[in-house]
Amino acid sequence: QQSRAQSVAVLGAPFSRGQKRRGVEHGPKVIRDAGLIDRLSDLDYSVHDFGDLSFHYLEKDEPYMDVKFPRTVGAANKMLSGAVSRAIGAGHTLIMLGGDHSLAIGSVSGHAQQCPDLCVIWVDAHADVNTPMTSPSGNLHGQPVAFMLKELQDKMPDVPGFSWTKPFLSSKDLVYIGLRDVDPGEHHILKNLGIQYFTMRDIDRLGIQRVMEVTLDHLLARQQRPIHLSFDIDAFDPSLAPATGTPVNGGLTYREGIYITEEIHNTGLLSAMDLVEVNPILGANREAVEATASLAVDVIASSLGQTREGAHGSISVFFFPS
Ligand code: B3U
Ligand code: MN
Ligand code: MN
Repeated sequence: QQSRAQSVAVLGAPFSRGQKRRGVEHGPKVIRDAGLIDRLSDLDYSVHDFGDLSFHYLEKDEPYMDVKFPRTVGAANKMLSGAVSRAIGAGHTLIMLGGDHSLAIGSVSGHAQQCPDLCVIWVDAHADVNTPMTSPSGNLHGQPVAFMLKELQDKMPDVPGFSWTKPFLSSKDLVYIGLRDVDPGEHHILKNLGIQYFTMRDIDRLGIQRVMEVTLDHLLARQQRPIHLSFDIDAFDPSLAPATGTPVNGGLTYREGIYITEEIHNTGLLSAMDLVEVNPILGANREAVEATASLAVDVIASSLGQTREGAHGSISVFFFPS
């Protein structure tokens, strides 16, 4: 594919208050240590590493209803949203390294500020569309999509810390891939809003090729527009991505995951992506952590055009002089 954005921005978001387990704030470091920047440079991008944001963890942040750390998560996402918006406004393709998945609120909203017509592909074992009322855990990493969807506006209370953001995404502009752990309230929302989703069972039935065909047709058939890919590493099978907070058996194979990102790259429309929920503290040993981080790098590189068939630039001239 020649329609390659020439510049990529990498932005680390070391944040973990969207859930209860320590360690996911070290995600950006282990993904960088697994060689991300060199891999992107090898793909001929000019890579702008914006480093890590520094978030403030409020000392006093009482739960709202059952929602944990609402002001801390809200403020972190507000800061992230501004940073993402500026990077995309400057012409970069943005890579956000989490951190937990609550960060998608800031990442997707910042992207939407620059690209109001964007669509979202959410690759995850979970639907992350609980509202504060339906959430079984109170963790905001299980709720980011509910903050985005216009159709849920009247189901959302005013969570402290989130007055800066308004819903901006239509349910028809979102597709899920990889679901296998969906709460009752979430299932009701998916069905009620008619959201397009592919569970692991759907992938078993249809095959990943057909799933991607329908996904891209659903989002892009009427108009070409920017894609936001929000990739939760727990979409993969725990045997491949053990270092994550809420692993669920029966996930994506390596080849299914990479096929998803290859197809997204081939649209030429990827504008921003999140890679979240890599938690190095939860790996059983160093190998488990390195395998998970290296998988994250493969997902990002493949989203940006690394191919399995190989590629050649001007070197063809060497063999076939014109
Ligand atoms: N759906 C559950 C569990 C969960 C969501 N996202 C993750 N886990 N990673 C919840 O807490 O909302
Ligand atoms: Mn998630
Ligand atoms: Mn998940």
